[in-house]
Amino acid sequence: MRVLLGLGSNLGDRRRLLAEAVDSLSGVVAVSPLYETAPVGGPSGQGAFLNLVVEIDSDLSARELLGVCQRLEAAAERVRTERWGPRTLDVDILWIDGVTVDEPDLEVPHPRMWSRRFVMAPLVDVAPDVAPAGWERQVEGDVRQVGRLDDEDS
Ligand code: A4P
Ligand code: MG
Repeated sequence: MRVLLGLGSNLGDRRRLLAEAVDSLSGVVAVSPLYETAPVGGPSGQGAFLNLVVEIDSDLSARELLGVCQRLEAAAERVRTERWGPRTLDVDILWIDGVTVDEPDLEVPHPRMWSRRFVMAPLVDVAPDVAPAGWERQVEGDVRQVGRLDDEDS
């Protein structure tokens, strides 16, 4: 099944943290360009994020995928302080083809993705069919493409 994961980092060596997370994923089909994005929500004054979206091909259940996301966050030594606060690594399940989950600790598709440009811009790069028509008019936040994860510089 096609699975889309959203990754973000705004603390530490953001590019390296994202690269290590993507490297440790199984079944990677596509990696979006990198976007530098203004923080949405959370404390004022937190640093800009780097965000990207990864498409993987996976037979894991949504709950097993949540475990994968949480292991990646733990590997990046993410410390949970405040909601929407700065983080070394945030990994969210955005979308699983044909799957809907609505539970207290797991919602798929990710309920907030449709209004966030930091999710939708990289998502459209790898999976344009998932975005609703006119998605550009529903998103907020500033994003700027800054090359790719495997670029030597930038
Ligand atoms: N959870 C429920 N559904 C999912 C899902 N589809 N994927 C639960 C992953 N997790 C899911 O998340 C809290 C709980 O959400 C998890 O334990 C899981 O059971 P968290 O990662 O611990 O906390 P959080 O990320 O601070 O909160 P939340 O509500 O997930 O925040 P969001 O909506 O993920 O937003 N601005 C920019 N520019 N770039 C960003 O990447 N990220 C956020 C986080 C806010 N602003 C941002 C960015
Ligand atoms: Mg999260």
